[in-house]
Amino acid sequence: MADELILLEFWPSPFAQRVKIALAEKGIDYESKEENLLINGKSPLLLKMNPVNKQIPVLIHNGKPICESLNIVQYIDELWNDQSPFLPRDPYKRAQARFWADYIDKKIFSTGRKLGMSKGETQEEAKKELLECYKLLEAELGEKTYFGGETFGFVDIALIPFYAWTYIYKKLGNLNMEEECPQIVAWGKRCMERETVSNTLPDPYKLYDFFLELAKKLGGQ
Ligand code: GS8
Repeated sequence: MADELILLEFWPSPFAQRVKIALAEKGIDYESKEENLLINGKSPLLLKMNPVNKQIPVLIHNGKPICESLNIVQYIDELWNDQSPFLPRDPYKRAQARFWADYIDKKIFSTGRKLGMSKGETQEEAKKELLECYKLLEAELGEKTYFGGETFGFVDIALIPFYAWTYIYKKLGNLNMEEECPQIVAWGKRCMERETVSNTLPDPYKLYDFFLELAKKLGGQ
């Protein structure tokens, strides 16, 4: 019997985009169920499948849920273990890849959101912090094609959704990534040459509009 795969997602979510890219990279078909968190709230299915965090993305594999985007990406990598794994086989390189993916997880979303949604001194602080993070990532990338070397891998999947935020950083936070982190931008463009990425990432202008809508909603609370 074929595997049944359902992805609970929401189009602007960088976390859901990681899972979609991972599935596309492995060539796996799945059914997408869009949770419109902004308008409809959370479905009973989401609450049942992720009762702990109540967040998307959730991958439901033959009825069993897997939660947390990086955990899901690793699950996909372990299950559909082909000739080009996302995580390197060498234990030290694996540990390093997990370290950077965790760093991205802890820093990039929250600081980017703060940059786009705050003003004045708080915004300046967020800009400084975000830039420091990207500079560190840029140093880690160095001259490599991808974070793991020649193959698109775990750290690339963790970070690439935020490439679609470049316009938000510029418009709302006055942070020009092309000028400040040209190697990260060049890496983003390289990743966008992969259909798995370009077919998944949202249009930056649409994402920007969504971000404004979200900021308005949160500001009004
Ligand atoms: C984060 C998921 C998340 O923030 C992961 O999967 O990596 N660490 C998790 N999901 C958001 C949508 S994207 O901003 C979400 O589901 N929010 C609803 C909520 O928190 O109530």
